[in-house]
Amino acid sequence: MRVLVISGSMATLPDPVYPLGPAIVATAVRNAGHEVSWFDALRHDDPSMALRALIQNWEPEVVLLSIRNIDNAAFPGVNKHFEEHLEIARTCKAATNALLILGGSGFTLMPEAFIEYLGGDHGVVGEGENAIVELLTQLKEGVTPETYIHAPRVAPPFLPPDRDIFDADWYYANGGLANMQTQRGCQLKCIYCTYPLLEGHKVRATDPSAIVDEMESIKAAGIDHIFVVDAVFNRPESHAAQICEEIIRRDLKMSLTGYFVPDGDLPEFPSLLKKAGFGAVELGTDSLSDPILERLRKGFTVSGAMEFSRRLEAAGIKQCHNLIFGGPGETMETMEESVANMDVINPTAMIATIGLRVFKGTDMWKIGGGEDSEDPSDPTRALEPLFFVEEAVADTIVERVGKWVEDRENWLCFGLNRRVNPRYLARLRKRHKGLLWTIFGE
Ligand code: B12
Ligand code: SF4
Repeated sequence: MRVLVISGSMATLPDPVYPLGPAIVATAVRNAGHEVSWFDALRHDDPSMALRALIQNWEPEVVLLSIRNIDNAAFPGVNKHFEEHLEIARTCKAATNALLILGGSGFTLMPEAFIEYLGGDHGVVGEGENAIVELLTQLKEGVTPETYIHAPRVAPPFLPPDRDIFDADWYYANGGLANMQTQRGCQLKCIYCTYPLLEGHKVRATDPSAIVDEMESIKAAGIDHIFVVDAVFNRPESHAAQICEEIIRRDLKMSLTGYFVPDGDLPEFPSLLKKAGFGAVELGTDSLSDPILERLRKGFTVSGAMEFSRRLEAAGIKQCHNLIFGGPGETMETMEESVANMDVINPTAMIATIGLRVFKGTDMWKIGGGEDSEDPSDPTRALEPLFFVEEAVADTIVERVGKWVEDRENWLCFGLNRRVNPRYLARLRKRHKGLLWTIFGE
């Protein structure tokens, strides 16, 4: 069949990121013997016009639309990314009778809302690479698939994308990093987090030697910087350590980064990381006040996080921490405690977030008023971003966090648009590959 794969993401902050999910799906479809073309909405000034022309020339039989971002999860400066997909879907519907099949992480978090909003014919909830091939086989055999296909979790090793799809070179030039995945799933149970909904709680890890093979093939294509997109790279710590050992054994010499839990057991882990090329890491710290960490069910303590940060620093690894202000139980005192402890760590960068973005399926849903926000007669209501801010701090939080960000050159905040100006970031990007925050202030 002739299958057109569309990446609908138009987000460019903090960087344009290579559309890994749709590229993997397109690779799987191509490997299954179908003819594949792709369209990257981000790469066009007028995506609708360009898409219409492609559809008219190429005449796809099936269109796959990938929906990554729903919004920027940043309060109060919310940016509704879901709206960007409407024009794309309308263009498809107007230009062709081909079936429109939706998928992607944003879609998976609220499938009914997106099917209704975009007028999709079918949607794959979850991991797409195997499910889409089965769906195409059904279509070829004249079987009508269900509207919602709940994809079973895929077993590792995961299919790497063919990086000619969606122009990996452009993303490296303009986003500074390639991306790849070493495992899916997160064992932890932080109350607000969507990652276990998307990937499950059971970790499914690819064998370290296959992972380093993929890194080598990325390097062979002239790319030296990789963002490891795992929910958390250092859980289990042993898998991360084995990958580092394999990288060191092969003397790979790439610059690597990813998301980390700020805690760990293996004494040698930070120096292994550094030797393997992890010169800078992002940490999901969220709070540095024990009662709040407990409420968020983060699974570590302030002393654990501070100790882990010290060990990273001793190993020469730059750190970007994240703090979420205003979660359940937050008071002015707990926020001040977090700030004081973060000042002790004094990381290279610190991302401040105000409030918790509330998603159905997480434990925050009930606490955060999710049920009240639902309207059974209108599933698209779910697309409107819902945030939770603890009442005790709600009146003053924006001003207080704003002042903390203002007073600290290493702090940035998407919700307040502080130090994340797209033009400033694009300027930095011209002279720097890898994570931009590592050169903030230079
Ligand atoms: C790593 C990551 C980042 C990194 C990316 C680094 C990089 N260079 O790639 C960074 C930190 C830069 C980042 C930034 C942002 N991110 Co982010 N990110 C992730 C994370 C953890 C993994 C994404 C990933 O690549 N996964 C691996 C790929 C293979 O999976 P996938 O894309 O989901 O694809 C699979 C399926 O979805 C499906 N599929 C995909 N497309 C299609 C299409 C069809 C038709 C089908 C059938 C199936 C299908 O099959 C694929 C293979 O199994 C996810 C959370 C998660 N655990 O998924 C959040 C996530 C995608 N991010 C999210 C958001 C919001 C953002 C930001 C907007 C945040 C911000 N305030 O800046 C920005 C946007 C950046 C941009 N330009 O788009 C949200 C999106 C949903 C939402 N809530 O709106 C997520 C889901 C996290 C969350 N909070 O819920 N992110
Ligand atoms: S916040 Fe991080 S550690 Fe917690 S459940 Fe989500 S991915 Fe796992």
